[in-house]
Amino acid sequence: MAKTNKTPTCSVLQQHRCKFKPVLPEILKKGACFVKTKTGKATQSVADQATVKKIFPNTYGMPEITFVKGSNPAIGKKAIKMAVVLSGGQAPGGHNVIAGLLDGLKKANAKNKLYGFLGGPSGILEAKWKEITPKLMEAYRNTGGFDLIQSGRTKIETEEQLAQALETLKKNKVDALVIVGGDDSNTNAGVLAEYFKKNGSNINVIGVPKTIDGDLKNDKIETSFGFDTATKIYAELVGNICRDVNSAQKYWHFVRLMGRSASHITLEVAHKTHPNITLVGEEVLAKKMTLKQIIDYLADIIAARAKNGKNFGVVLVPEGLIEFIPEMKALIAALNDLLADHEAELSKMNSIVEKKDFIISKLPAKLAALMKSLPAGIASQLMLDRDPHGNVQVSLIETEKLLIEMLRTKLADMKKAKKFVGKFNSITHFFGYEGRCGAPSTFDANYTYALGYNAAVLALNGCSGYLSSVRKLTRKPQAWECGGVPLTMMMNIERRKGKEKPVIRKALVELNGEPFKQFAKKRELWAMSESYFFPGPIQLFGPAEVTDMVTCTLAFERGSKK
Ligand code: FBP
Repeated sequence: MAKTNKTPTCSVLQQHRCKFKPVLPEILKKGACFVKTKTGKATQSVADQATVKKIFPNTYGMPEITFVKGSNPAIGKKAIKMAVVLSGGQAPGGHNVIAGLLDGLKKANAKNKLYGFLGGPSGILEAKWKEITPKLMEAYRNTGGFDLIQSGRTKIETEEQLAQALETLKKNKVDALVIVGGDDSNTNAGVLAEYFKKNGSNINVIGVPKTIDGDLKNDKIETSFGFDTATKIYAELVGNICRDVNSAQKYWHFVRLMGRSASHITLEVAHKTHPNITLVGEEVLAKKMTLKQIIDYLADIIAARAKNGKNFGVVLVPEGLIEFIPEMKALIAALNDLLADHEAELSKMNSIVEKKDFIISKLPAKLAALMKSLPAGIASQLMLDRDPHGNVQVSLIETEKLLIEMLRTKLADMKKAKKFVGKFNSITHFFGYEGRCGAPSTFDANYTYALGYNAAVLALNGCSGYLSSVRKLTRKPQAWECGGVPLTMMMNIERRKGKEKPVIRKALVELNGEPFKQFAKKRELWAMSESYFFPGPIQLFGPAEVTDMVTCTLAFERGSKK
């Protein structure tokens, strides 16, 4: 190897990956000056139409937008100032969204400028930002992470915060704001778009669908970015565990996988690796399963494998499982309301035991009994602070440990009754943060760049209150279709922090959808055999069959996989 005195500033892989040029959809290639907007029919929210319309009088019912070829020279005549903010959890490809925005803006007019608010939405309130110049962008192209401008979970919600946001943007002569986030952050984008219009401002707000959880999707948004890369990373790790399990043949590995609410990540990883048991939260809810029934289901498979001399296996547990178990869901909903209603009293209490006793005293008898029956650690974890959007921080609840603790008791009872003949040695894992900042797969690198570029074109066309939409994703990127979907179209009313709020509806795993149906066909075989698949690491170089592979979820949903 040739010697050099220069200290490299990044890894060799990064140096090569920086040179990767994302493939743009054909329609965007020549830039915004060669794109025309085609508007569809007026839209409706997915539910609660009258209420959503009342809350969003200025942005409700806007048409869908599709980009078609055409000449639009006016776009290049006026120089604009755009700002971008990354909101919520990290997802691979965030930097390429920014690169797409920057390139889309500069292609239309070299004088257009892009600024990044620092640390998430709080950066808007505190007016903390930096200019994203082409030079600064270079080192971040095709990299994972959000470190160029960081992220945060602050919600811009109160009248004062909304006014503050508008003031910051006006004062700094910002023409358009792009919010890169999940369902909650994009709901916030919709709220800002409405507020700006209501107050006579022309600042356009565009959202970009981000979340590794894969639950911000619908007919027009085929997937959120980051899901592809994160599930590939988790699948590599789970595949490695499957191989270890089959080599050592002495442990049951319980792997909890991120995905705050929906079980898409777990289901996708199951398709990629074929573990022995996969719990799907949405099925648990549909079957109204109790915690006890889940334990019985797991114990039966463990005992059946033990009968065949197999005291080992792999179990996938979705992070959000706990909220799908009806009795736990009821408990969490009651806790959410009580924690919000008694915030002031609770803040004066010092110990978690004191807080727990206080809350238990306020719960209805059945839920109080359930709370008391839970292992102390889990009960305390359920009481942790909610995030600014009112969500339980499920990534901090060790559901896999709860299952193992209950299984030990169950299997000991079965042993006494001679219904379990084996051993049960378990190991736990939680894979979440490991996947959120990985180098984006080729799919995510292309998709995020296109989403960013497309968002710039939407804003340059004066659209506001839209989510950047790039679709037909199982085709080659050149053939992807581009446009915008009104944010209000995806909303319904849900209970948050004890109040009814308009929010973008989360896409949960559909039990009559192809990804679940295909899994259900195979799970019995996977339970009793060692049909493990080993997907290996993400390939950034090599045959297109491996580098450009889309998720099984997307392929099943969009019909390119049987
Ligand atoms: P987003 O919905 O903001 O994309 O975040 C998703 C997620 O990664 C969840 O899977 C996880 O439960 C949560 O973030 C963890 O949040 P935090 O980063 O605040 O610990």
